[in-house]
Amino acid sequence: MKTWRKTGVVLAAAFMLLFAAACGNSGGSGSGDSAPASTNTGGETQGSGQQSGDTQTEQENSVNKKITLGFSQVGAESGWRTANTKSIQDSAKEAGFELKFSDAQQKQENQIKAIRSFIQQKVDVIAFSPVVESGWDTVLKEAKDAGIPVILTDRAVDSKDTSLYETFIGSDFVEEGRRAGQWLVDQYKDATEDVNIVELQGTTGSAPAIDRQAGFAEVIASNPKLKVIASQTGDFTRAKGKEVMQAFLKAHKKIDVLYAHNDDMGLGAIQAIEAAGLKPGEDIIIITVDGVKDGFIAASEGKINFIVECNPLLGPQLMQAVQDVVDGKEVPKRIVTEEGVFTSEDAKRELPNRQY
Ligand code: GYE
Repeated sequence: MKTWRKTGVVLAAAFMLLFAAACGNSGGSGSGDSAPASTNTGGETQGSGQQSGDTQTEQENSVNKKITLGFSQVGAESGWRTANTKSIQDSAKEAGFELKFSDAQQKQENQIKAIRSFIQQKVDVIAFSPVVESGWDTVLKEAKDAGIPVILTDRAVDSKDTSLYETFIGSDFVEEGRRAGQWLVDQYKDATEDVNIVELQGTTGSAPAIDRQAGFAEVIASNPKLKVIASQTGDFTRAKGKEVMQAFLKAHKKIDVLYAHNDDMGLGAIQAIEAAGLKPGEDIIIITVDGVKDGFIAASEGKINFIVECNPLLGPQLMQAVQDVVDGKEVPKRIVTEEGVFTSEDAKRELPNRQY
């Protein structure tokens, strides 16, 4: 159980390389000043697209016409989401787009309403981060019939008809789950006793919850000593993470490892673990996904042992895709974000450079 510390040093060098790659690709979100996460940013309505018969003016109009992007966000459930929202708002501003931003408060019905309203408003492009994977075909067909292209960011849909959207920009969540699992397999390769793992899942039915669970399960299956003894949703929030961890601690005498599908649930769980008189990171080994600043702080204090990075700074890539779609350029059907992994030691070193 103590061997995880040693391998951290060796892994650190490799992870530094991955981190450099991830940073190089994230593009940054611009100014770095902290604009409040508000709804309906960029509300000015310029360039209404009225065209005159004059060809010169028509060309100018089409060049200057401000692109309107309707974006339906999942909610404000986590530090990751806050950084993602800011990245999208900043990059839309930088690109000179009018952004109609709608917060769905983690409810699919709100997202469907927002998309229908974007269709009615005849926005140029609709982008959204689907809270869950299923149930989108009808509304996506409505957008298609209205001739409005749709871009998926962050989370995927399970629609069979991939012509319903232009591209999907986001992380490979199965791979993230595998990275979490691989680290654990390495730590416990000499285990002689059962290693009891509890899992805090993300929002039920969401792509990251489904995939992070699947990738992790696939890899830990190589060692039968690694046993997931309880797995429950904490809805990606701190409050739920704490609540569910409290219940896990009550129900199970011996918990060796916590795998939380995001930092926020892990941070909530840490509160529950400390309240129970246990030491997070020592009595219970903790693995999380995301790599937001608060996660990094906990990792640098040794309370989180391993973080799999998930990059929220999708704004620049999204705006580029929006521009390309409007310009009629070909966009790849899948754009994968590059990411790294961090031990406590890495986190200590990288904390000052963390952007979100
Ligand atoms: O990991 C979590 C957030 O969809 C990748 O959603 C995103 C996830 C992220 O609430 O913190």
